[in-house]
Amino acid sequence: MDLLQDLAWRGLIYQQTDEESLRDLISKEKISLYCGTDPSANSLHIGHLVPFLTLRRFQQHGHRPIVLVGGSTGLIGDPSGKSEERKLQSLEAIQKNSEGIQNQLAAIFEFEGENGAVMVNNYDWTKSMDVITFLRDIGKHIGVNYLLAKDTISSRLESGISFTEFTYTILQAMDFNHLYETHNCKLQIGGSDQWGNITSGLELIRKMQPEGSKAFGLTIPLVTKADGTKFGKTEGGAVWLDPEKTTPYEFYQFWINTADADVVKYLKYFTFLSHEEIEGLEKSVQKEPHLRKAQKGLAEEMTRLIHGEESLQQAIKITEALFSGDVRSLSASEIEQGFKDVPSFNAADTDGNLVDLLVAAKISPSKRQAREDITNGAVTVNGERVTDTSYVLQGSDRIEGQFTIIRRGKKKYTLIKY
Ligand code: 485
Repeated sequence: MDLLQDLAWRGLIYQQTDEESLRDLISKEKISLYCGTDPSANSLHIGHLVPFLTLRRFQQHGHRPIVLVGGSTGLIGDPSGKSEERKLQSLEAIQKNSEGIQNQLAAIFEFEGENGAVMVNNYDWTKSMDVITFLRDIGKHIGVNYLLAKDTISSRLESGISFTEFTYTILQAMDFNHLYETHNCKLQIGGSDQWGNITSGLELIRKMQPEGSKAFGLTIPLVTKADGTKFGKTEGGAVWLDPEKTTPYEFYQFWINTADADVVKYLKYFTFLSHEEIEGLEKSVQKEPHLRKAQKGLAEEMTRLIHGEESLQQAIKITEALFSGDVRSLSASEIEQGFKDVPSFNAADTDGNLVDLLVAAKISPSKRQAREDITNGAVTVNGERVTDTSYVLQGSDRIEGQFTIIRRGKKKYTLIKY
């Protein structure tokens, strides 16, 4: 099975400009290809991953990936898929975001060796271009009719689109042409919403490069969910790659919670597991879905890829501790991750009497109920049941001096902070 067949098997191909010639080209030579992203936020989210992981699949087959961060295009704003004009961001914000995103992308690729990845920022070749050069050398090759026929532009003619956003696709086209010239870059890949921008690049290459020059475009489907809701969102919003925004434990939980109807598709899209491994997990979904082997495999692969082995082991440990109730084994930093969304109470000013604390922290509604909860055995302190209503919390109940975990009933956790 060749690379393009593997991509097709994984469901990663949405549109291609010339499948046969691309297959022919990459079977004969190792090429350079690119995928870009605009630094509109200070972190990528999991929606960005599939195209970049596809870029890495090309690298695994010996091709050279060029990873582009849009320091200039980020200042303009891609109208693709947007029904409204975007708000401009400051140069400082875009530059700061670029740094963070470059670091995240760097972790996904191999930079050493014969086909080591190249990281570029389009600000470098766009910032000093003057308007006369832009209009004479570039603009002259792109017809207004051609632009008006692009979905991303025609769909905005009624609601309105500024000249700034109208021009965006030309900037992305310049990038492809520039990378073709400087890196012999023959292929651009991106999500399905990038088709218009990718083909603009091919148009510019056709006009500006010597006759016989040929480049290609390939797009990847948007990730969807079987139940029709939007992929990659949780109650807390997007699932980010930045561990400050989405902790590795939350990240792991996101993938563990994948529906049976989606999990095989995501294993194909997101992981580097072999066909045999994925088919084995697919059988497990059919025969023994309660074991959730496929979800565990997916969560492990993804957490290891983005956050590393140590964070993965922590996420598994937190998950198991919360499941069994044995939270005593957790460190303060693991508690912070695992109990991020649990109610918390600052106990600095209380005297540690458990009944008083249960009431003050609103764990039990009244003192009477608190005593009853304790005598009924419904209250645990750091996973251990306390049945003595006169219990006073001690220094040894503070995990690393910072936290006590109180549970009432089966699931209701409260984090006491000092
Ligand atoms: O030369 C380029 C300059 C900018 C871009 C690409 C090549 C970025 C592109 N216009 C864009 O806006 N991409 C989106 C982004 O950055 O958030 C998303 C796409 C998605 C997928 C992802 O980037 O909406 O389909 O391509 C990687």
